[in-house]
Amino acid sequence: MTTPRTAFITGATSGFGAAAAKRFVAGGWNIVATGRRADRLQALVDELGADRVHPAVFDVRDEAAMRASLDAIPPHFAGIDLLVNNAGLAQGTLPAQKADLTDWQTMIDTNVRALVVLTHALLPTLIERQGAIVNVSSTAATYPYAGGNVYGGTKAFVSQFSLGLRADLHGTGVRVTALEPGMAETEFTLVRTHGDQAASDALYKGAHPMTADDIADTIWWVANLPPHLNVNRLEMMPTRQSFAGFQIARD
Ligand code: NDP
Ligand code: 8X3
Repeated sequence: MTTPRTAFITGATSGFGAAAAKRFVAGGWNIVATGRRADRLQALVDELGADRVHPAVFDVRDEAAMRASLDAIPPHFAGIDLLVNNAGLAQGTLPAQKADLTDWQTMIDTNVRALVVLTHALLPTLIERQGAIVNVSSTAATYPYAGGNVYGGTKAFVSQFSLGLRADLHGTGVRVTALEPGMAETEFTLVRTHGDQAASDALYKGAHPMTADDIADTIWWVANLPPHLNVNRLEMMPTRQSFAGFQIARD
């Protein structure tokens, strides 16, 4: 029997991360599942098994808590073959001149700073095991929209950082992918609007958005490609979403 591989999935309490956790365990992998909501991680353990899921409860913005959590990973889960940097969020949709600075700082600390710290901490293991990194970016990395200001900036960082990692990891066998989804229905909009369920429902209504399982299946596909293949960046959207034109302010 082959030893199961292990995926470290951040933001596994909801949306893409929770779906990926289930997808990878169904595919025979073990997972380290992270998030702040301990009850949801415990539910994953209860559903998938304590031998398959190690719950790691911490706020990714808290570097000391993150490092303590890494130090506490049991040996059974310590050989990380895949890092899925998924935890992240948007906060607010206001134009820059009206935006809340705290929202901006939260996005930078979560989507950029924490992702960098965690990646740096796990790189030695990933190199040793010739593993892989999937960084969850966004179409917002490439296509700006009003109110996307700092969120788009953080995701542009994630995509470019991923390409830079590819260059640095040249020859190590470690694969790196920036996954850039468009609209997918998760708790993303609920979080972005600070809890406005009606706004979230209105955004997705009739749009046939992607699902968390669509993204989980894509992460699974990327991670299980033959070792000689690397998907550098992968942009995906629901069929009902596409591009709009430039805006023009007139006299
Ligand atoms: P969800 O809100 O459903 O899930 C976000 C996850 O991130 C949760 O598990 C949450 O865990 C975790 N998270 C957020 N902040 C922190 C924190 N400070 N510390 C620890 N964990 C944190 O959204 P999605 O599944 O949609 O989002 C996942 C990723 O996908 C994000 O990076 C998002 O930017 C990106 N994305 C989403 C798209 C969409 O349309 N849904 C499209 C493109 C990209 P907890 O709250 O328990 O801590
Ligand atoms: C989430 C997609 O279009 O809301 O990253 O920025 S979008």
